[in-house]
Amino acid sequence: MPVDFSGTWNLVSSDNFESYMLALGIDFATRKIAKMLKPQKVIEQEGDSFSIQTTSTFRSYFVQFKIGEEFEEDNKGLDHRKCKSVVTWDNDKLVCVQTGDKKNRGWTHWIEGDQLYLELRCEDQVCKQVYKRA
Ligand code: VLZ
Repeated sequence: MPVDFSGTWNLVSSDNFESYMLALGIDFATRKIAKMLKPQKVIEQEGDSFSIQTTSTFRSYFVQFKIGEEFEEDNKGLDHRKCKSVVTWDNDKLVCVQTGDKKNRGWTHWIEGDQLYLELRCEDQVCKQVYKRA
């Protein structure tokens, strides 16, 4: 059975998010607010088509993609830096490479048990988040 990321997921832990935001050039005031947030992700997966809606009380972010198809990502509400993104499978992990001004930018999602994991990368910073099914 292929892995299915579909569902509603609530943040339970976040490690090094502030340094990740700093690497993205997010300003001090925004970082102070953002690090307190407990975002929720709603993921829809249909074949190789995905949408990921990240919602919080402060900012929200929506992205839609097909596996292997490069798309322009605007990162609106985040750092607003455009990049070319592509998501591929690495076994059962979803790996996104975000090519643009920032080196080594991207993220990886995977599932273990009933937890969703997310690693966010930018330059030399890695943020690790864990989400639980709502
Ligand atoms: O997630 O790239 O699931 O886009 C956090 C909103 C959204 C909180 C972070 C406000 C998006 C932050 C992380 C203000 C600076 C992300 C991908 C993987 C899908």
